[in-house]
Amino acid sequence: MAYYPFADIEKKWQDHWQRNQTFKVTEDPAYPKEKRAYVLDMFPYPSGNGLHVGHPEGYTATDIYVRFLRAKGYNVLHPMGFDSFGLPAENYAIKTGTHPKTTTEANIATFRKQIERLGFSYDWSREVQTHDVDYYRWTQWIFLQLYKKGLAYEDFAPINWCPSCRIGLANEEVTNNNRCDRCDTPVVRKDLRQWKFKITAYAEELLADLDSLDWPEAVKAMQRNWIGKSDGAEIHLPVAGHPEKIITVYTTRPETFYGATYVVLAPEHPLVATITSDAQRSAVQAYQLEAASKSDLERAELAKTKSGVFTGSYAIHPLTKEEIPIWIGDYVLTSYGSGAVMAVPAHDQRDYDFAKLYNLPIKAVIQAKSGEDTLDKEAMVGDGITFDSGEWSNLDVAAAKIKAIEVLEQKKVANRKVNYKLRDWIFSRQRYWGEPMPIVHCPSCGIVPLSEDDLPLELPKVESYQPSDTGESPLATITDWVETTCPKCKGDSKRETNTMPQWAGSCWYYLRYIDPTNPNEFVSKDKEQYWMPVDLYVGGMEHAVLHLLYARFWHKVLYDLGLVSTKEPFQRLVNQGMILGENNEKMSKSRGNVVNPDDMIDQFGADTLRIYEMFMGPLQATKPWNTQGMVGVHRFLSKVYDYAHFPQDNNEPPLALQKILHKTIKKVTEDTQNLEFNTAVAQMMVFMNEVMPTKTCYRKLWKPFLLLLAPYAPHLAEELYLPFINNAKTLSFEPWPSYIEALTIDDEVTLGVQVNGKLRAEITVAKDINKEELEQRALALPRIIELTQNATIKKVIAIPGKIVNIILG
Ligand code: ANZ
Ligand code: ZN
Repeated sequence: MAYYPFADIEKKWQDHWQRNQTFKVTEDPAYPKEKRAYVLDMFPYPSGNGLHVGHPEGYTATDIYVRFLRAKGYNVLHPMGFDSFGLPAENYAIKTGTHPKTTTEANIATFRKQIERLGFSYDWSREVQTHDVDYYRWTQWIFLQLYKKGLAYEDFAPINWCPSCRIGLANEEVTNNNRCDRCDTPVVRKDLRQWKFKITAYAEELLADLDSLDWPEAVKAMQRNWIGKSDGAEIHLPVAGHPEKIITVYTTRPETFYGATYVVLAPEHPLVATITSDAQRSAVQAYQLEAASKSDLERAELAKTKSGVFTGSYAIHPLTKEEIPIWIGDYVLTSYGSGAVMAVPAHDQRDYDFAKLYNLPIKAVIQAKSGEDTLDKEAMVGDGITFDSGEWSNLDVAAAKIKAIEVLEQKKVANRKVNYKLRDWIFSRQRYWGEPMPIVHCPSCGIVPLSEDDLPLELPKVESYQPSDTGESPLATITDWVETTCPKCKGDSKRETNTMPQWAGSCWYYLRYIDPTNPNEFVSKDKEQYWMPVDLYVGGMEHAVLHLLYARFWHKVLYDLGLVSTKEPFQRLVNQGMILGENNEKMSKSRGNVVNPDDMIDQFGADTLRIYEMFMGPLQATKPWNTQGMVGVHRFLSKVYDYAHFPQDNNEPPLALQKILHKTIKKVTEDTQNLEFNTAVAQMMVFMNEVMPTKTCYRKLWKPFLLLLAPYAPHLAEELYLPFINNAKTLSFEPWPSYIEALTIDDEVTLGVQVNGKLRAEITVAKDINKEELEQRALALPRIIELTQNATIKKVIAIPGKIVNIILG
């Protein structure tokens, strides 16, 4: 095999594409809407570790698809940028004093260089960086639009607080056992003033519109789950002895109401203080204190054992007039429903565990259809028929639920209620390295937003990045930045010192790529309409909920404000699978199994890395790295290089080779369209194995083959395509090859040959062979001769294209 000079070839073409701005794209009106495509990658956070082999997986997939679309005559928008505000740069600054901007920009330069080495056809003129002031002024502008729409508000909310470091911690800085990542002190929850977005106002739309999206079902399911819609009732129960006090419980099972034997309030429930009896007061207060230190997750999902305390008071069941005890328990969360439940231990496992623990009565009201009774072991949570349930007795659960709500509403003790698990989004961080919020606090006017003309509100330089020990952002210590005048009354005021979370920049970057340098608008309407929505969005499954839900939320608000033209931003979503280490473990620095793409490119070339990452398996699958596989792919590309250097032949290639070409065109076209890149590569390998033995470079085969290869191995394909190029500067816009269907169909078929109905041999014959000839050929097979020589052949059933069956007498 000849030396395949990949390093020179790749460098040459990368320089060539850059010099000629080959992939720069404009909003050319000549392309009708259906011939425009917007293909987007999830942009990276430029960490100090550089690119990881997981990044090129998704980026290669989109690049192949984009290059394919260009050849198919599409105008394609394919941009790249950096999600460059973030915690690691700030923590590095705290440690070393290096400004996060310096670190971030150095990391971006490294990332960009690494990405460029892979030969991706991005339009780099559209690059955005979320920490760039010309970018974040528009992030601030969008914040103001949400604020003006009444969707941003101040509220107190807990943060993770390390009492030893005296700083707030992001979730990722809290270890699994709830300790500070830096000093191992147990983390507590501390209430701080925060900004929240009313994402709950969009819960129903965010849920309903999932149906219109071409997304993986698993991701849609995670979003549905996160939004967590449930349908039930709020039931109101008076407190005995406190006629003015009413406890409202939220239930999804109103049909079990006759089985409610006690009530549980969240420890923080506002009624607890008034209804607790003197005898119970100290126990209740001690319990409240203990519950305050736990997160919702620990209380609801991780808690294996239930706990609670009796308040000393009773609620009156509005139908039976019975008095049932009121407890507090931390498995009831303040933040969900009404922060109070009617406990039905017979039909809810949590209530059952609690009732068993504290010896509370268990009263069944649903009979399993099987007649089985397992209440001595566990709650009966399944379907069944109601009994002892007044007007909704003797019904199955679904019918009883409808009837119960009807009856309870009529008696005015309940109302139907839809609930969502989704909570408003805490949109502030007590950090420096993020977008400053365009908000001023004025002693006389209260919260005043900056005027749009005052944007950008620039992040000031600071000396120390250490968060203040009140839990506020480092910005709070920069007095001459904090102190300002009120935009309304011009009086002395203070700036908001919280910054936005990292999610902010990634909520709308796909819109800025469309019009990256517009100084007057976040995106021009015409350009937005030209490109949106994103036709294909590729990225990791880790963003299934937060990023993809937040971005959808912002987009819907922008849509309602008439600022964008589509209800949804990302029409189609594909999650690439994770690439594991050689040993099938997750790649990580600590395991020492991280593969660096730069090393792979140095050793084998970018084209090999691209194809290898696609050839590892289906794009969506999790798969282990195997450097030996790189060697195999490199050998394939070396063959391609060698074949181009065989003697050239302008004649018609032999029919068999024409057929393999047309089959290859068909397969690669279909597979590339369907993002099934591994099987497309396999077919190109088959093609090379068929043509190599001829030691002749048939130009009529070679030209179309190189065009098929081009999206996958663009550098090598460009280089070898030079003899065909006719003054063009690149093959990138050469039309995609077409195939003749007839040439893709095999004339030969392989049939089974049976003896007495049992498959004994196979035979490969022409598709249109006649009956007699098929019969003769089958009988002449050595294996069949063996089986029939001592027997009498009674009958031969030969059906061309299907089967041969020999019946022995
Ligand atoms: C009585 C009942 C009987 C319930 C039964 C369930 C089964 P989803 O479906 O997740 O919305 N619940 C209500 N508010 C709660 C809170 N703040 N903290 C913890 N649990 C709460 O769950 C709704 C059910 O969870 C409600 O229906 C309530 O228990 C409980 F056989 O009410 B159910
Ligand atoms: Zn004011």
